Amino acid sequence: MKRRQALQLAGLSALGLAAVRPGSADAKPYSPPLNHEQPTIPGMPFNSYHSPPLTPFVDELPRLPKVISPTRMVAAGGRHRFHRDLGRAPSAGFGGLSHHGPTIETQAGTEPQIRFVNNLRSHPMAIDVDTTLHGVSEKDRHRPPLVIHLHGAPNRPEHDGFPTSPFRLGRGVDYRFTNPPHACPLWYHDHSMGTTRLSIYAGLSGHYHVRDQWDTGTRDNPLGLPAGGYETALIISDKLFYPDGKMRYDNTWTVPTGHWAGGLCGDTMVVNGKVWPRMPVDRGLYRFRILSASQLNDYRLSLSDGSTFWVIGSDGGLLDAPVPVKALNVAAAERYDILVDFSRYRPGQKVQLVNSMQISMFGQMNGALMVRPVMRFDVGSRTGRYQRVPDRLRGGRGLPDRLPPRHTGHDNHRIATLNVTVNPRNLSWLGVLNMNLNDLDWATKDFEHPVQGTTECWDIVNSDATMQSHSLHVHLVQYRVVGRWDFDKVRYLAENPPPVLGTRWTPDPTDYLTSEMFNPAPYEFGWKDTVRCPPNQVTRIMVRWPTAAELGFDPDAVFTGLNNEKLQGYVWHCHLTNHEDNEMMQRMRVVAPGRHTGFIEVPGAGGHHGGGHGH
Ligand SMILES: [Cu+2]
Repeated sequence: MKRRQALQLAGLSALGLAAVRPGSADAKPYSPPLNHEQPTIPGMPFNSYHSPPLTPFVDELPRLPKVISPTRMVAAGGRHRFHRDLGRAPSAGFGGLSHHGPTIETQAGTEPQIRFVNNLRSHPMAIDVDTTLHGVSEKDRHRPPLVIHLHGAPNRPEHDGFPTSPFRLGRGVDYRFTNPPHACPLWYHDHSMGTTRLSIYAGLSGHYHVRDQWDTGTRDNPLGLPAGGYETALIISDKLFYPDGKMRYDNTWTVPTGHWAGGLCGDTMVVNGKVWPRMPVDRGLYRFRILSASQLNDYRLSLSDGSTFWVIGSDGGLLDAPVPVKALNVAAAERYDILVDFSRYRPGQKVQLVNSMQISMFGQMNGALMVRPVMRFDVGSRTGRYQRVPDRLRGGRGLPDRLPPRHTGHDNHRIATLNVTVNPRNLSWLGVLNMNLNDLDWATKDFEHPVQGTTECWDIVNSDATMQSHSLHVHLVQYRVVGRWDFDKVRYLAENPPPVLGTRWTPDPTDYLTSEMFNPAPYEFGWKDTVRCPPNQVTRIMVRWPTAAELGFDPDAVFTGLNNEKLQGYVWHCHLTNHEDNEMMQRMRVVAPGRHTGFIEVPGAGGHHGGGHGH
């Protein structure tokens, strides 16, 4: 918007002639509560390893290249330099990049077919492969498995990336994805059983942006959103490095290298493959499309000068109107779309994107500290092309329909618990600990069977005896976050002692709630496929399971996996990748109404596997 127009609008407002901003763009900015539930542990006896000292803001932010409707994507190892002062180190990426993959741009409602090729000759994190975890073998070190999951899309089951059905070196697989009917920020990543954390850490992730008639990604888009060079995709993760620049995955000497250690906490922030990068910006509005590829940590993002910014969308697409915020909580695998206005700064001014999320107690026990800087914006003298935050994004002439209500009636109610337990079958280093859902492991036959066409209310109880926040992802669907309660976890655990792993444990938390239900953050009001489940809280989501007719395929069809095994269904899991790699993932079947909902034994669907072979 030109200065003259801005003055005109200001004049109209002053005269009260036009409510030029009916949306919430100018409302009081929201600030999520600090996660006071995480105490700071003083003087922990343990200590973590540290990256070599690195000067922040010396490397320019790499722009992830965009590819429009690609038909082929090769995953390969490369050598990547994460910082000016670090050497090149083994890494992995897609589409010729040495770390991460290009941003795939594609159209809503289409079914893109992309051939993914595994050209990974060794795993960049080979020494960190833990062969005691479910589904992991020695082979995974030198012939890494690859399974592509398009996160957030209603994929056919055989194209959803079933974790136990990987392909290896030299093989290509044609994935036929199902794009949602509207614009949204999805992402693609490796989903191999037991090694997902290491593959995502190594770089095997990329943005997948679905476009539609409104969110076109072009300069003339009807929403007035920044486009072209003013729209930037960010992949944020915390990382640890050896002095020579290699990525490090063993956080602490208390757990030896190559053993599952519960979760990595880095001491640097890496954005698009660079440690603490800087980005030159014009004085105007920018759209940042944020993806957290974090392993364990949640981030609480804000601008270092406390300025307001706006959240315009979440995992499954646009919100009704921009939500002004002072801070934004982002859990692992969540995506948020934000607008930042740099026109308020003087030329030459520098402002940082910072993190203020206290490290979880588990991370602190490994000696980890909060990493504050994320990246820096260096404001130039040029005026940017976009100056005005849109009033609304949905519900109006020339705009998509408003979001449906979050509160709806439901046909079925489920309780899911998030736990840390002893796994007598895996004598791994950390005192045989593992993470799980409902006290059941991956191989359980007692998994969920939601019925197509029904709406379900899920109460997700974070009953984890530690203070860890979890990040819950359900495949196939986008859902809504209804609200959260505080609950008395200590009494819940004491009065309902969990049995050993393998017996369903989902006590009703109703009698243990200690607060009224409170709303999620206003930026969580939209469509979500991943939800933050804070410690000592019950998180309620509302899920509608689509029918085969709506999907255009049977989500419960038995299909042949990549290694000729018979498979069925989808998965749901914690997206703290350390957790999904150690039992915090289960199968699920979305069954037709009236069909037998008991377990149907499908050979090869669960249990241990050695993986297929390349041919
Ligand atoms: Cu978890």
